[in-house]
Amino acid sequence: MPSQLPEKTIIAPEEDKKHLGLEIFERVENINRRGFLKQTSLATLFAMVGTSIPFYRNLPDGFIPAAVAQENLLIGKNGLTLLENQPLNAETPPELLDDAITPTNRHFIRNNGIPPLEVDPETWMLTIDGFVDNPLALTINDMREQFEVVTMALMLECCGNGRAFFDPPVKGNQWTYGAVACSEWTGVRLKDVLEKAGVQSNVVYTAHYGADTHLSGNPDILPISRGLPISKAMTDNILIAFEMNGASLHPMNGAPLRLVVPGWPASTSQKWLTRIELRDQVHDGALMTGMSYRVPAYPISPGQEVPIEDFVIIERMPVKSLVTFPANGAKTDIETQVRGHAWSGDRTVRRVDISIDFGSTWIETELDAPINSGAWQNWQTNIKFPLEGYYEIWARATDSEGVMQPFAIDWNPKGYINNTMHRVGIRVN
Ligand SMILES: Nc1nc2c(c(=O)[nH]1)N[C@H]1C(S)=C(S)[C@@H](COP(=O)(O)O)O[C@H]1N2
Ligand SMILES: [Mo]
Repeated sequence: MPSQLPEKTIIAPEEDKKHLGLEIFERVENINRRGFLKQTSLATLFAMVGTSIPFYRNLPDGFIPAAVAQENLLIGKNGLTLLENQPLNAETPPELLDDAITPTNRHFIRNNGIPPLEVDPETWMLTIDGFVDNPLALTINDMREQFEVVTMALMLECCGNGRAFFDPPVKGNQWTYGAVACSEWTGVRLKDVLEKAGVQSNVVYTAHYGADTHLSGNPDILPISRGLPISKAMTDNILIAFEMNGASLHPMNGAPLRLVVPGWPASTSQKWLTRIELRDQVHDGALMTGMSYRVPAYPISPGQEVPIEDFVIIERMPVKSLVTFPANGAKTDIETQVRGHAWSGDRTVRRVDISIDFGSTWIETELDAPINSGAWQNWQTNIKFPLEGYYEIWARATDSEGVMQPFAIDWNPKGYINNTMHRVGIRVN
């Protein structure tokens, strides 16, 4: 697929330039061509510092600005914990996910490759091809004109969220709780676009392509290209999104265009989206095969060898909840509100219970309906502790099929879909 990217444009629309440090964008353009390593470190820099660095030329390759490294913060992504620099990966502490709608500056970042630095929302093209009656090539303006534009709160969770808690440990980014978010996305329905293209009867799977490049710098290898069963792709709450929380997408969250597939592994939500291909077989793109985003079809013991053909693609994300108030490690009054969110991919959550006595007894919380299909649900309750001292708040969601979050889950080789209960330790005094 030939690159649709224009030669001399920058990543941020006008209103974002100042916020993100326009000078860095311009310099990145010049330095871009000097090689991928330099490009990566600058891509990371610009997301982190949010302003210009006058002596950037003296900053050795691979150095993280000390202010950032020290505080472990990403500017423009306030309060996120940096897990990895190249590629850039950062998660949100649970207490910063307290809002019903996750602000853009708190939406996690999960990159597998090098984000494109030069994008122009005016000329960005999305191609729909493969087994379709009418292949489409659409700009964002075309999409706005030809399809109904919808705004929905949609939750995304990385399959690797909770990987840090696998024992024995599993390689990969050590996400704890915060590779999850529910922002408000504006775009057109994937279904509407696919219908217009005319899905042929032999189609079984979609394949998604983005404009980011592989860490190796080899343009022939894609960092990630995943897909969906066509039946899933044709559901109502999947968006091709060009706005996030009422503004253009954050460059690290896929600007100017991405898929948002709520409730499924967020790896299916291709960022910097350029192409959707309809296939007559299950997609075999980068990170679709082998053990990627797959788990053994049956419970195994840690370290057990599993034949590769026994791995199955992860589809809907399991039932899970998060305590967003109080924060882990907080001091609270003897009476306090406890609150958070809960979700279960393609289902709703029926109840959320909390325990303050290490699971002996459970208290049912007030649980809101999702704002719309694909949004997480908010829950809250007031607690009066019997005495001063250390407590843990445990939260346990049960979904519409009666499936409940477990205390412990089966170990799997890549550390995916850990939906064990969230525990928050607090001191009451
Ligand atoms: N083009 C592209 N799309 C991508 C990725 C990527 O590396 N490149 N990462 C995927 C993964 S694994 C996740 S969890 C989500 C994360 O979305 P976010 O960074 O906006 O939170 O994007 C998905 N889409
Ligand atoms: Mo992910």
